[in-house]
Amino acid sequence: LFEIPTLTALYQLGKLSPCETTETPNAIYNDKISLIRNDITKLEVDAIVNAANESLLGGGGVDGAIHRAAGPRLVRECEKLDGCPTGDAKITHAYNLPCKAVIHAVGPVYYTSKRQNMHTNFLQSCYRRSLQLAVKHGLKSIAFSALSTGIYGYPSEEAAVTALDEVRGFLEQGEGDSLERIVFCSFTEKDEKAYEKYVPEFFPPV
Ligand code: AR6
Repeated sequence: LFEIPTLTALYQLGKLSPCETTETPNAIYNDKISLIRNDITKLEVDAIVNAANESLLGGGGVDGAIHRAAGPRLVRECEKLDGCPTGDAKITHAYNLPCKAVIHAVGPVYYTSKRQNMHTNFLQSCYRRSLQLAVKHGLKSIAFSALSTGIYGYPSEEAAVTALDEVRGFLEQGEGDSLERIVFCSFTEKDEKAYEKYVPEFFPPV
């Protein structure tokens, strides 16, 4: 993972340098946060986070790509999980993928959940539940796809802010001490730009 050029480039730019002082508390987590723009199915991290739907039976977007790359045993395991409500996540094996586990998070459909003023809560809880599952299962590195920002219509910047805020809160509360790396994996330019814009705000470089 560390040899992928975009990530290396970010380190060279000093955007993700680890913090050597605790004067800016948020910055101590910089050495755990990475941005990458890539196909998440290629990442050799412990867990990748899928943008699933409530059925957990596959679909388009990153969900389709993950199921194709994992092979048919993934859907067979998913069939046994009895779905997953919006805002929650469930974990499975990764089968033919290079990661060790897949965490299937069900993000909100933006316009529907916004009408109920639940969009932020649902997206926050997807990130929190995914991180909790990773910790519970002893997984040390986790890569998130940009949940809900594709077919589900969540604006990229608003989604990135919510994701970064939730991950920072999780680390600040000490819940993620066992996690060594948290990767935000973008696929499109708009998501990549949103993360590049807001990572320094939530995890300021020193
Ligand atoms: N690697 C990383 N990110 C990807 C990949 C990939 N291979 N392919 C797409 N993305 P989406 P949603 C990005 O639409 O909005 C499915 O049908 C994509 O650019 O996959 O949460 C599910 O079954 C976007 O930034 O998920 C649900 O029914 C992000 O992944 C529904 O779509 C999420 O886009 C979920 O919609």
